[in-house]
Amino acid sequence: AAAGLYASTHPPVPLPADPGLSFVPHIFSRLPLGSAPPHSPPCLLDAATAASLSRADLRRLVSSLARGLRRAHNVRAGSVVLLVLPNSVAFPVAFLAVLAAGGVATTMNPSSSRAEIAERLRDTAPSLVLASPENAAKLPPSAAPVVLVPETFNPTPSAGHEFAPFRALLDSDADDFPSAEVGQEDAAAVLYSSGTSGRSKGVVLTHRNLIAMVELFVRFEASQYARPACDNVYLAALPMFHVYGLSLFAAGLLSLGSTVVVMRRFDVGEAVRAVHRYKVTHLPLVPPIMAALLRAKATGASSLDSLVQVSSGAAPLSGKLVQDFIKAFPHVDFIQGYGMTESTAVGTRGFNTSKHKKYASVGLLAPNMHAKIVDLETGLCLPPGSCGELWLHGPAIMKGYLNDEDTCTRNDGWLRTGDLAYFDSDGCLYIVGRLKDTIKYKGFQIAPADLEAVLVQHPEIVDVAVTSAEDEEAGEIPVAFVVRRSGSRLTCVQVMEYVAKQVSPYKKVRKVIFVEAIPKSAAGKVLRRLLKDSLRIDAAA
Ligand code: 4UW
Repeated sequence: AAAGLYASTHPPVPLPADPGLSFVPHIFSRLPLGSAPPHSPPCLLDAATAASLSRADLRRLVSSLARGLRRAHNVRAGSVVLLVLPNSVAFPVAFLAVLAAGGVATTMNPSSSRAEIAERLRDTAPSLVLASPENAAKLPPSAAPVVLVPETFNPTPSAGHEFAPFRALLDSDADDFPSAEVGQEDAAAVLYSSGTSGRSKGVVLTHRNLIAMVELFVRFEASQYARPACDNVYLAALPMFHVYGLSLFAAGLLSLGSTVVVMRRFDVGEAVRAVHRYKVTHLPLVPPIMAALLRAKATGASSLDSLVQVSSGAAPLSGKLVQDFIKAFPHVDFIQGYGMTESTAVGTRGFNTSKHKKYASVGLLAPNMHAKIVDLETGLCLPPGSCGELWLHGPAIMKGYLNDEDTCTRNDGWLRTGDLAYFDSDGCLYIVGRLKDTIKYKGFQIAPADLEAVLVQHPEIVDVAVTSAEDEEAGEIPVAFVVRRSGSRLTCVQVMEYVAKQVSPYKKVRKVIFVEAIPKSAAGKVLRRLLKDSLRIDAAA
C-alpha cells in the first residue's frame, strides 16, 4: 500500500456489478420473506400501538405505492419528492416507494419552520411533497402537490378522509415494482449537510451509494455477531430523516429481516418501556440519549436485560460517559461508530466483541473503504499515531453536492471529512476534533452560515458570526456574536426570539454575545476559531 494510505483491515465485500441495478430491487432480493405469520418476525412495528408490518406487507406496500406515485404523479427517473415526515412505520414505505418509482427522495426534519421548508422547495424543486398533516400546514400555497401520509396503515374510523388520496395510491395490489428506469449511478436521495463550510447543501447519494451502505455497513455489522440478523430487534429512537436513522431503520435493516420498532419521537421513559415490551436487542444512539438512559437507570429504571448491543455516533462521546455506561450495563456490547451524510453513513465501527476493547475509538474502517490522514500544514499523508484531517474514499462516498456535483471528483474521489483524527497501529480510528464549521446539537448538524443568514436580516444587526460552545447536555450549542447598529438597545433575548421564530427548534441560538466587531482575516473571512477560543477562556474564568 502507498505510504499513509489506510485500507480497511476487513476482507473486501463483493458489491453487485450490474449497472442497471437499483436500490429497492436490490434490498428486496436480499430480504428473506420468511415463513408465514405469525412465525416470521415483523419487519416494522409501531412502538406505541404494536401495529406491525410483515416483510411481505412491506414489499406489497412499497410496490403498490411506487406504482401509484408513477400513475398519479408521474414520479419517474429524476423526479424529486420531498418527505417532511416524522418517524412512523409509513416513513420507510414512502422513502422506498419514491426510489422504486425511479424518483429521488429528499428528507428534512419534521420540526422545520415554514421558511426552512420554503427554502428546501426552492433548492430541490420537488414535483411532489409527502407530508404529515402538521407539516402540510407549513407549506406555501403555490408549492408542489402534497399528499398527506398517515402514521399507520391500519385505517380506523377516526382516521379521516384527509388520507384518502394516499390510500388511493396504494390501490394497485401489485407485488412487482414499476419497470426500472434508473441504475446504480443515478441519484436516489438528497440529504442535507453543511459540508466543511457555508450553508447547508444537498448531498446527492446514488443507488450505488445506498447499496454500498447496506452491504458495507448494515449487513456487515450484523454479520459480526454469532446470531442471525432476523433475531435482532432494533429500537428506532433516532429520526429517519437523518442519515444515521435513515440508513438503518428506513433502508438497511429492512433488507436483513431484523425487526425495527419505531418510536414516533424520542422519550426516555417510553424507550425503556419499548425495550422491555419488544425485547429490543440493538439500540443505536447519540451521546445525549445515552446520558438520558443512564440517568433513567440511576433513578431505578431496569437493567434492560434484552439488550445485546448499544452503539453511539454522530457526535463526540466523553470518556466518563462511556465508563459510566459500561458499568451500568455490563451485559451490553458497547461500540462507537463514525459516519457522515456525505459517506452514506459508512465510515468506521467498533467491534468490541473481540478481546481488544477500545471504547474511545470509533472503530475500524468499513470494508472496501480507504482513508488517509492529511497533515494540515504540509498536506502529507501521516502514519499511525499522527493526527491530521481524515479523508475517505470508496463506494459509499457521495456523488457530490447538489449543483456542485464534482466536489469529490476534484479530489480524485476523496472526501475531505473536516474531522481531525488519527489511526492507531491496529487500524482503529480516533476522532480528536472538528476542523469544519458544523455545530452538532444532540448529534444534529447546524450550519453556522444558515443562522448568520437569518440574523443579518434583522434591521438592528450590522454584523454577526455564529459558532458553538460546549454544552453538558447537548454536546454543543450555537452561540451568536452580534454587532448592533449604533444606538440599538436590542437584547440577547430579543435576538434569540427573532431566530427561534424562523428556524427549527433544534437550531435555536442559545447564547448571544454583543461585540464591537467580528474578527476577520485580511481576506474578510470570519475567524471562528478565535471566537470559539474566547468562549473557552470565558468558561475557564
Ligand atoms: N465521534 C465524533 C463520532 C462521530 C462524530 C460522527 O450529520 P452527519 O453528516 O452524519 C452523522 C452520521 C453518524 C453515524 C452514521 C452511521 C453510524 O453507524 C454511526 O455510528 C454509530 C454514526 O452524524 O455528521 C457527520 C459528522 O459528525 C461527527 C463528525 O464531525 C462527522 O464529520 N461525528 N460520528 N462517533 N464525531
